[in-house]
Amino acid sequence: MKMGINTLLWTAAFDRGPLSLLTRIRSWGFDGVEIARFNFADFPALEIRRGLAENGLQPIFCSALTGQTSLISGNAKVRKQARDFLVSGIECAASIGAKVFCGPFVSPVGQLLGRRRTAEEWNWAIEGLTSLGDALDANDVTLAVEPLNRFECYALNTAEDAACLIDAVGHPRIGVLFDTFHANIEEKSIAAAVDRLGSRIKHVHTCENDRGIPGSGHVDWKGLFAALTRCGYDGWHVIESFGSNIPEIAAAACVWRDLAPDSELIASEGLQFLRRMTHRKGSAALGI
Ligand code: LER
Ligand code: MN
Repeated sequence: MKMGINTLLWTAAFDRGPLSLLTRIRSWGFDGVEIARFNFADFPALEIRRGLAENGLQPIFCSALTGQTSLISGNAKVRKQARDFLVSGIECAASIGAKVFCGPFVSPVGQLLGRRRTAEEWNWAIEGLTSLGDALDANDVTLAVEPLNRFECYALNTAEDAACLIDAVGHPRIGVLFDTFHANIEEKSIAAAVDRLGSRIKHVHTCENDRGIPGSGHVDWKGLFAALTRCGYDGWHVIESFGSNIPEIAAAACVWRDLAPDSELIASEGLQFLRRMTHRKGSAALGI
């Protein structure tokens, strides 16, 4: 079981500064780090790559559409900007050796238009994602597109819609990032949502319902892991939470309080919980 931690717990733009963090992350027992960036200028790929290798950590790369950058904007120039941004993200992922590039890639985080998405926007989502196929092939990267809850995104909220979108795109390197925080809000059953997505799941964010320490809340962890086993998922389980003292991340993710007594416990204790859950083998151990 490959376990990772997202760098948004510490910083909005991972680069040279927090490389010393990697040693601590390794000492807790993580296998990988999900490097998060929202702009790709001056991306210190070589240093990051070296830091990860020195600490025996594997990379995943994460970003998001932000501001007005939307793959489904009514303005063709903006749609192109979003596609260009995602191609740069794919190249950055490859430059640090990441095989997965993940995040909310249909409309910008926090953009709510006071209405549901239109059929035209849905088609632009299919067109935009399809256009990334060549860059994904050329860079040997898989794109994991994340449905977000209704308070962060108006265009893609559910596993059902994500399954339809991925099928319409029909590219083997384009699938879904399943985040238990969002699914806990939007799905009737986390296990049923995973069953519906099946092999379309390319990446998982294992987050507690309040983005606090995994295991301390009410996410249906047994249901999640049983369903991931049923669908043969063998990818990453990444804890994603947000440092409440990083203003731009706190604002984007609506974090207005500390999510744990010490935010690093979300990583260290969360990992211990996830290891306990996933080291148990078979359905009997999962209590189902
Ligand atoms: C990103 O992975 C995510 O889950 C969003 O909630 C970020 O705002
Ligand atoms: Mn997520």
